[in-house]
Amino acid sequence: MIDAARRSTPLRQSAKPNIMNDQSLPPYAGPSRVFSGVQPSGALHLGNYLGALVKFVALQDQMECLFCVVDLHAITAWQDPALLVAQTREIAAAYVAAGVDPQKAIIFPQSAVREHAELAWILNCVARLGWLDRMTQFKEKTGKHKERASVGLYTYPVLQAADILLYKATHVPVGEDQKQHLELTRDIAAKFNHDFTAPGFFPLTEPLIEGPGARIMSLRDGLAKMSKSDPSDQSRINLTDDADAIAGKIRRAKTDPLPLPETLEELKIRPEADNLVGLFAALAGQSRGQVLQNFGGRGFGEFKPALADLMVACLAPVTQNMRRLIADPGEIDRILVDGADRARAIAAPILAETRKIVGFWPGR
Ligand code: AQP
Repeated sequence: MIDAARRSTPLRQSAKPNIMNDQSLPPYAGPSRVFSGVQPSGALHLGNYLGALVKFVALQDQMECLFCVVDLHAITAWQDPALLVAQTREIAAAYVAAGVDPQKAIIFPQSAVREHAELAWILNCVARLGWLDRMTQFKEKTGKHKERASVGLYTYPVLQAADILLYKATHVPVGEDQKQHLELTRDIAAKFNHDFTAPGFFPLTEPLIEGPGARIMSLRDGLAKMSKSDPSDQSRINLTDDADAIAGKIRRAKTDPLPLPETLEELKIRPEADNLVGLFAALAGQSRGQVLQNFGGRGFGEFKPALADLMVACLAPVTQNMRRLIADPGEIDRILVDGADRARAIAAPILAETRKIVGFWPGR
């Protein structure tokens, strides 16, 4: 729950109004809009694909969508400047290869729309230190060495709130790891609306997390998230892996010695089996229960090849498209330039209004 400090007494901790539940505030009444992003911080993996990209494709026919390559986020950890542009183009290529249509959805690099950074600063002054201190992803990423982390990594979730609110996005498709950041975005929006007496100015954005692809785990450890930054390449399926690499990684994926469980209850207490069954379900468009109906009681020696075949069939067209697009950086750049122009056309008036609400000098 929000620990709202009012504008006139910014550090006061008592007499906190419960802003999130204040029914007297009119809600946001603008259009529905989707925003999401992926960092150009390394090769995309199956978790990014199932947790985010697959949802992007489904949403583009339902609402106006902005899909950003969040390079400002990427530099919160060291990125080789010689590689960052190529990595940015690669993420854009992955969006298109996965089925995002650049005529429908807006695809753009975050740093090309400067308004993101300005709104992030304003929202840094709205968010409270105590809120950021509770962010588990910062703690997980820095471990015992938080004093060595960049200040940017600490305020990362505020930049994420700015990305979303700059477009007054009402829906954000993400993996489960982003749930806490999305809750923070709602708290920041509510506090801004409250402190500046601008009810309904920013929406209270809904995360879109549901589905079996929301939390894909490492192939080496069923309790750790599949992640770009895991030092073991065997822990993840990269979108650029070919059929042999995929089959090899699934064959070597960690499992327990028992056959596949027959019930969802048993599946829940076997993390590695749960992950592989969840992967099958997400790729086949089934529920975990349906997968167990077919494979429950059978050995991993039978299940793993079926999973590898399904994975190759789903990913091969995406990988092929990605390779073709990466070979044509001119085409990707045209998509990004057009996307940046369209994104700025939405962002600029919203930032101008925000500046006015905050009380900045209107001369420029
Ligand atoms: N394992 C996952 N399962 C489901 N969804 C996932 N996402 C990431 N990992 C999984 C979703 O992918 C989108 C883009 O993520 P990102 O690259 O911007 O940030 P991240 O969450 O930090 O991704 P990584 O791969 O884990 O990178 P590192 O290792 O650098 O931290 C988001 O929607 C995310 O939820």
